[in-house]
Amino acid sequence: MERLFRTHYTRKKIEINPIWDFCTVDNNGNKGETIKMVVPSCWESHPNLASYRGKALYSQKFSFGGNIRLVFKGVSHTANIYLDGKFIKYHYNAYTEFDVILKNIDYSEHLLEVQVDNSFHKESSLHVPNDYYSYGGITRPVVVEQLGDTYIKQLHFTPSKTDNVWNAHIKTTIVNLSEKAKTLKVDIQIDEDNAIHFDEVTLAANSENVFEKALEIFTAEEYSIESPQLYYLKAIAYENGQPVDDLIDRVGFRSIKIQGKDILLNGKKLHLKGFNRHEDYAEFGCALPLQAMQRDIEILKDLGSNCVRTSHYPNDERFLDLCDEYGILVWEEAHARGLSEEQMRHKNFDKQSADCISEMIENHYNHPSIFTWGILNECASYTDYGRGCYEKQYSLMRELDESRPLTSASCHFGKDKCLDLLDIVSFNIYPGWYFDEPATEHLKRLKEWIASTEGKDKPLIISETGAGAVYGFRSTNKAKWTEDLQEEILEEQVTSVLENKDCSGVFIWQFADCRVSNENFYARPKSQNNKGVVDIYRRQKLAYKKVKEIFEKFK
Ligand code: ADA
Repeated sequence: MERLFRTHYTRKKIEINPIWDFCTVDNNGNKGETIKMVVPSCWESHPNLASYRGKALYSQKFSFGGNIRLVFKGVSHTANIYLDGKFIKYHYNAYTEFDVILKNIDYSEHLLEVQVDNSFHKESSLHVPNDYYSYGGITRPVVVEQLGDTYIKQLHFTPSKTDNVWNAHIKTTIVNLSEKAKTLKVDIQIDEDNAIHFDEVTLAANSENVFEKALEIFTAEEYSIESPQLYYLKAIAYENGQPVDDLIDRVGFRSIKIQGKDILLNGKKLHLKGFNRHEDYAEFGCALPLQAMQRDIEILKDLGSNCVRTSHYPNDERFLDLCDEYGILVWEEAHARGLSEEQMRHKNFDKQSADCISEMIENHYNHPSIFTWGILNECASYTDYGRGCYEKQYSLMRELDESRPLTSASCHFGKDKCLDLLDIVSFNIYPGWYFDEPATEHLKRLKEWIASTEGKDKPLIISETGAGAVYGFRSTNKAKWTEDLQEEILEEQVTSVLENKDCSGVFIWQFADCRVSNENFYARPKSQNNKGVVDIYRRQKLAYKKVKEIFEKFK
C-alpha cells in the first residue's frame, strides 16, 4: 500500500506482481544475468548487489487497457520508462513522485520496463557523492490506476482560522482526457455535515479545469501535537449523476504562523524537540518497509520528540502519513546537501531543484504535520551566485504554497547572505565536536551575529547539533567515537539550546546512523555517519537515555 488509507472508492487500481525481472546493464548496454527483484526495494538489499552503482533494467508484464495512470512514488535516482519497447517518461530524483498518463491503450498484456541509474552521472546535480547514500532501484511503491475519460488530478486543502472559526479553502483540478467535451459536477466532502458543491461545468476535449472555494467549518476539531485529529477529504466527480472518479486525502485543521521570533501552532508558541532523520536502515537501505518506518516513529515518540526533519530530501509519503497520525511535526526538505557554488552552477541544478520542489509541494501539500518547507541545506548561501539560487527557489515555493513558512539550514555563521529571504533562521552547529567551544558560548556568539543581520527579528531553530559514536565503543577515557563522549557532548549542546527561551528548538543530528557514499567520506568510520542516538539497526547508544531525559525536562 502506498498510503495508510484508501485513496479511491471509484477509481480502480490494477494489481502488479511485486517480483520484477531485473538485470544490471553496463556502460556499453550489455545486460547481466536476469534475476528476481522485489519492488519496492533497494538493489543493495540483494546479496550480490550490496555496493553496485550503475544502471539496471526492471521489467514486468501485466494486462491492462484504456486510460492508465502509472504512478512511481520513487525511483532512485534516474529513470527512463518504456512501454512495449516505446520510451514514455524520463524522471530525475530518487525522492519525488511522478506519473505518466497513457491514453487508449489496447486491452492486452503489456511490458513495462524501467531503466534505473544511480551512478553519479554528468547530468546529475543533486545526487552527488555525499554524507548519505544514494541507493539504487525502484525504492518506493509503483501504482497503476485505471482512469475513465475524466479524472481528478489534484486536491489541495488549506485550513485557516478567523474569529475562532475554521475555514477550509479547497482547490481541485479535473482533467478531461477524451476527444469530446464532458459535462461534470464536483463535490467535496469534509465530514458528514460539511460539503462543497461546485456548479456543473463543461470541460472542452483534452482540457482541465480548476475548481476553488472556501467553506467555514463550525464543528472542526483542531489538529495538534497532543491530539492529531484527522479528516478524510473526499473529492467526487459526477457525470450524468454517476460518480466517474474520486480522490481522498487526509487533512487537519491547524494554523502555522510566525509572530516575531516565535513559531505559533494554533496560536501557541512551538518548542521543537526532535531529530534529523535519513531514510536508511541496515537491511533495507532507503526502502524502509512500513513496520520499520513505524518503529522509527515509536522511537521518536519514546525519546519525547515532537518533530522530525527529513534531511535532506522529501520522504516516502507513508512516513508523512505516520507523522500525521502520531502528531509529529515535520520539516520537509527539498533535495540538496552541502553544494558548493560550483556545484550550484551545474547546468541542470536550477531545473532539477525546481522539479524537486514542485513535486514535493504538489504531492505533500495536504499533510497537516508539515509545518515548514526547507531547501538547500548548507549550500553556498554566502556567495552572490548562491543567493540568487536561494531567491529563485523561495519564490517558487511561495507561488506553490503561501501557507507555510520557509527555511534553510545554514552552517555559514558570520557570512550567510540569505537571512532576509527566509521566514525561519536555522543554523547547524557542532560545538564540542568539530571545534572546541562551550555550546552556550557558541550559541551566544551566533545569536549576536544574527542580531546584526536581516535575520534578527525572525525565529531561530538549531537545525543540527550532534557528535559521533560507534555503537558499542565505550571507554571512560571519552576518546573520539566513544558513546561516552557523544553522550557528554550532546548533553551540553541540547541543554544549552533548550535553555534558550528565544530559540524555537532543536533537531539533533541525527536520529540513526546512516551509510555514506564510498567516494569521499574517509572521515566516517564504517562508512557511516555515526551521529545517531541509535545505530543503523536501531540499537540504543548511551546518548539515547540522556536525550530522553533532557527532552522530558524541557516539556
Ligand atoms: C552537516 C550536514 C549533515 C551531516 C553533518 C555532519 O551539518 O548538514 O548532512 O553531514 O553535517 O555529520 O557533519
